[in-house]
Amino acid sequence: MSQSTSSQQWSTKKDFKFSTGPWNLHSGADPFGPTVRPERSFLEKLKTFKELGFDYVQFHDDDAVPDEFSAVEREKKAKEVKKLLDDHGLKAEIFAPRHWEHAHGVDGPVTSNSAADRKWAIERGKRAIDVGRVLGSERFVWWPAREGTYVRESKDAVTSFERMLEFVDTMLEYDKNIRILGEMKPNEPMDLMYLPTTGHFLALAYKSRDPKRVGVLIESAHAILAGLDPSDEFAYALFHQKLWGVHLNDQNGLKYDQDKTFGAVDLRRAFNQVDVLVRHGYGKDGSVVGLDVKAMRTQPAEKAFLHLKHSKEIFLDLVDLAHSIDRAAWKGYVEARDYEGLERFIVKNLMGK
Ligand code: XLS
Ligand code: MG
Repeated sequence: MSQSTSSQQWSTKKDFKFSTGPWNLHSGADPFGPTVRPERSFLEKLKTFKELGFDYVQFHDDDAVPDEFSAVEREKKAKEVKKLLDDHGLKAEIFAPRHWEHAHGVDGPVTSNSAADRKWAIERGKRAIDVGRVLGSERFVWWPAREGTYVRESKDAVTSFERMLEFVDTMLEYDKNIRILGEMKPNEPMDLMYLPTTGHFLALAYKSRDPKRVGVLIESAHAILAGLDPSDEFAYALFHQKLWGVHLNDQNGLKYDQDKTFGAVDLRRAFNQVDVLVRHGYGKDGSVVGLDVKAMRTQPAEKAFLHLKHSKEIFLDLVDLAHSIDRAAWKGYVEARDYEGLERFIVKNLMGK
């Protein structure tokens, strides 16, 4: 779990293990139209992940055990999924409670004004932990999807923060082996989300009953939507030794969460993310490079996996660049405070010149 902030050995390609989730191979439905490609079976997805060189799979609780399974059936079903993972040489990286699709989650179950919703949020969190335990993962990702407001006056913010802390504490108490990775996002589906950035969640982490088990997973697009640079968000979490996961992707400005291929919009921004991970030994402690990317709706079924393949390739190409770039020249520009020169130097490198 150690992540030192200086003089640590850099990560090389072999230190990076990749993960992605079943939802990253999807059939193309969006809020404005239905599916455009057949849904792949879970088994097909696992095969594709393996072929593409992924070692880990990200799970929502119901990606592994759908809601219709009774409490009694749950463990059996989770064991079957674990066996499928084993058979394919894959491991579960993370598990996350699907808090945002159920009727009890309409107004954000953890911060809901309804006590029944809040009770359900806790139960669903515990259920996710039970599933994660069978899958062999101790990393609980909390993306607080609807914990915020459409109408600012509809919830009391201070009470909401207390409820979010209580949720974290209850999960930590329920299973002493889990770690909680907050995945923060400033908006969508809500207008305004509580704890919109890494810094907000880390402040809550330190108030929890066991701060050393609370950290973050940072998604590039979420940082960009908050008007922040993802690499600085990574750096801040690394500084706290709390960058326990990343969801790399790209985002073209302040729009809906696009989950575009990593590096496809802003290669320089992607390079800076890779560079900070490489220079701080990310991956050496078992942290995984997650890709949370989606195929465009225009992609036919037989090509609707290239977003994963390309994101991984671009990441690894940028690892090469982080290792090959002339650091002495870079330092020279910094020492001379020739920032125009530095800018040209970085852009030239990104152009392969
Ligand atoms: C949504 C999130 C989600 C999480 C897991 O914006 O990225 O997919 O990664 O719940
Ligand atoms: Mg994500």
